[in-house]
Amino acid sequence: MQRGTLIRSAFALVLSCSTALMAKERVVGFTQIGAESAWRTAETESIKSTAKELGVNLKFSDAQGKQENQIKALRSFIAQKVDAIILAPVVETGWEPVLREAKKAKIPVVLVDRGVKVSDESLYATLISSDFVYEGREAGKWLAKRTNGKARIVELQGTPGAAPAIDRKKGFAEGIQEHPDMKIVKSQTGNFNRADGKQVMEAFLKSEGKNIDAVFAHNDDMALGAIQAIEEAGLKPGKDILIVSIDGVKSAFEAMMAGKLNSTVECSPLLGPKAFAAIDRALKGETLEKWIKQEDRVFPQELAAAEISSRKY
Ligand code: GYE
Repeated sequence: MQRGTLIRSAFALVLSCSTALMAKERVVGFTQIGAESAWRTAETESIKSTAKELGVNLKFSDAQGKQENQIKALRSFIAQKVDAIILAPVVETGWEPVLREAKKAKIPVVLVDRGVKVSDESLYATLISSDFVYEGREAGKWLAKRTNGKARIVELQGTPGAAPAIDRKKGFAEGIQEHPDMKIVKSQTGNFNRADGKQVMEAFLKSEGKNIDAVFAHNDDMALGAIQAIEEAGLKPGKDILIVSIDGVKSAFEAMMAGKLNSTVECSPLLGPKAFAAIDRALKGETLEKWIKQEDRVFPQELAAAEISSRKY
């Protein structure tokens, strides 16, 4: 190597090292709801792994299902002067004061997976989520078709006050509204988890006996719990009682292949890349669209075998 070339490459090396040292590490706080479902574990994983790939310092906080813990985490992120915040809000209401504090500190807040109700939309940068009303409506339409518009239905609702619970209930009611012989005979929360889904289904089976034709579960985990309860009651899930749910997690596809679940509506939890892309834009001063929508589709059990290997969560 010639002397001039050598000096030039040494200079380039020093320059690139010092630029790397000068670039400030980005710090992002993420307050997650908890770990109630396979869906949520997949979402946590997506956000953590994207942060790692991008070299972002992620401060992760698990709220164990409690809004008060999320509010505490948000205040601590603000005090630490993080660059941005990702919030997966457990319920829709009660966020306004703390979001104002974040806005005052000029920290953009990106909502993932669930929305909030606030009087001023400028309190958050954007919401990245699926259309839960659509998901519920698709579930209802699928069931109407499968039962020729006649079914006694029990509903396992998600966490009270959570956007996906409110909107999936609304969407499902819309999906079956043209069918007077489709009736929701019981509806109760199973808090989006398998154990509660099983327990509530046991109670439904006790009070309704064999008069249940179908289950609509607001997520797959509760459907999987209901499947257990139905089997323990000596009935065949997927045959004696039809089951439709939402999320599209791997174990739902396995249950469909085993003939125990009849249909699931996909809801992607792989929101990490979109969340950090949104943060990037917000920190550049861009005004984002208020809703970055995930597109989902219905997977009836006939498609399960062909689709299972390409499922990513
Ligand atoms: O469907 C459920 C989870 O907020 C969209 O929360 C999410 C929901 C998801 O626990 O499994």
